[in-house]
Amino acid sequence: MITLYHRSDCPFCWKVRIALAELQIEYQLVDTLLGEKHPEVIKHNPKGSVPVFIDGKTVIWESNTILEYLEDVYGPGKLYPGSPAQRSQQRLLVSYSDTVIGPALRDQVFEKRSKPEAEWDWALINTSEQAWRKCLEQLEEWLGDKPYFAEQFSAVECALLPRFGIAETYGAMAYQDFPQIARWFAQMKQRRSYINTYPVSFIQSNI
Ligand SMILES: N[C@@H](CCC(=O)N[C@@H](CS)C(=O)NCC(=O)O)C(=O)O
Repeated sequence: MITLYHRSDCPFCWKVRIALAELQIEYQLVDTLLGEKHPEVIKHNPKGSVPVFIDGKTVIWESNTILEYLEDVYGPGKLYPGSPAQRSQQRLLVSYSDTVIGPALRDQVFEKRSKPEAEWDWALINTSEQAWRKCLEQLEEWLGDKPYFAEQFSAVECALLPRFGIAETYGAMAYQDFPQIARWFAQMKQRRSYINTYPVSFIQSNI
């Protein structure tokens, strides 16, 4: 049985949960909390971060390496479909999600998550909004009128959807200026793998 050490609202963990759900793989989840150093996570991961994925003797502690493993072992062509050239573009978008979109959203998420509204630093939030807007402009162009970023649902959606879910939860800019992205996200939000992996903490804060 696969075990995933995760935090419900961590975008890297959510990415892996969506991939596991898409491939219909059974697994057990071990919850960790914000700021917690879970002893099993420290034992298995020299970086101490989540997700940590364990499949028998295989231990993986980088979300993209987990997705590559799932693709290789459980679903060739399902997470990274198509030719080597197409797969290279999917990997680039996954990396863009981690290294550009994540940092763009980070400041407003951290501000809003850690402080009461009266103490929010609006200069930080506004700069983050501008960076997020630039990401949306870029994504709108890449998506065009296609249903997915690649030829089918892929690792790209696994990586992007958590970022959009987090942006929505923390009230980042809505998508009226980005009709293709608005259409794509409205469609993706109905997907079982998104709904069934949605962070418990977001559901609780929305009640
Ligand atoms: N590159 C890693 C990033 C994982 C990561 O940054 N996880 C955060 C939670 S969103 C974490 O565990 N932070 C706590 C820590 O690093 O101690 C991956 O893709 O798995």
